[in-house]
Amino acid sequence: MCHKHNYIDFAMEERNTTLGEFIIENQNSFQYSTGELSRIINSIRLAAKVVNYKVNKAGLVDIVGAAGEQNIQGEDQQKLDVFANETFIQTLINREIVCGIASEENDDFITVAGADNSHSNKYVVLMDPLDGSSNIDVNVSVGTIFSVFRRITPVGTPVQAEDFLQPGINQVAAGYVIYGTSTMLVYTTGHGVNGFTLNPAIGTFYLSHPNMTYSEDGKIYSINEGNYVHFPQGVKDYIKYCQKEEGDRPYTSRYIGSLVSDFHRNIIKGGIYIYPTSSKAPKGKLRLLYECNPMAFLAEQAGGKASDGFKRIMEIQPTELHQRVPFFCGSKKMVEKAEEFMQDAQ
Ligand code: P6P
Repeated sequence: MCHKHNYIDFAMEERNTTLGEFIIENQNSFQYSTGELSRIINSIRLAAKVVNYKVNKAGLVDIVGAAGEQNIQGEDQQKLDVFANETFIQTLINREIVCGIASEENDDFITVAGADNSHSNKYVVLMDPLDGSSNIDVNVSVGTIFSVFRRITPVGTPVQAEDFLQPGINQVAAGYVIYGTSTMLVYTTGHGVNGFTLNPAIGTFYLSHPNMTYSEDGKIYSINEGNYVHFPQGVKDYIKYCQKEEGDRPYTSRYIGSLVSDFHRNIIKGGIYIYPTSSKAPKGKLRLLYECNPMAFLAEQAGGKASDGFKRIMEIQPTELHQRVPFFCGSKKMVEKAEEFMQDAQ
């Protein structure tokens, strides 16, 4: 019987599109479809499988726990952070598809000249290689977040800071990998959001969540209420609104402490994620370039909204690689209601 069951599983999956097939089928919808963008997504797919293997073995091999270093954020680097960072960087460099890489784990961006030292590649990738890594030791889902831009300085010259400091509206692709009860790759190239689930037995991602979209409204709010006393008044007022017995409220509070996990649940079930300013994080905690911009691109492509409480995240002109911004992201009507409270409390 068991054999019969497995046969049905494979038969069903064989009907589903694989990530590789999806990339080829949608190649022509990519802007500037020269194949490089497809190769970037393929490269991320490969690195995600390698990191997934290590993340799922974290409890078994000596790879859990701090690597003894601190990153530019002053956060203890977990060994898996370092491994994930090196895996994504090397996979991208070895395939000659990007001219530069920026990472949460690296103080400055990496220039990728290419084997012929021609600086001829046209894309830059920005990433948080393992977001939420403080959750690794307690077996909570973590994720990789990536954002892709075309360079704006001349091809053939070394990549410059302005190639990375572009507003989010210029992104050509963005996505995340969530290493959870199942491992998924969710991404957009500006034509909707699609989710692919990894079958670890055969190392293949299958299209499991086509055309992911937020419900226009929702009943889940995600925020670290432990910081309540330090929040701006508008956020305090919105939290009290969510908790009030009225109409379809009180809402449900769900906060995993892993942005990718909270975002993924909210895009599937509807909801809002907020990381506001506080006395501990006067500019917010999340980084604009490789956390907020890619998640904002996905949110908008899924019919949701992403702002800093007042203005659209993707229209913010970045000024530095690791800058932080407040982040309100999720179902459109929930973000708009939170923005109303922020406006009224001005
Ligand atoms: P706090 C993880 O460090 C992270 O960047 C996000 O993934 C997560 O949502 C947030 O910080 C958690 O921060 O201050 O609530 O523990």
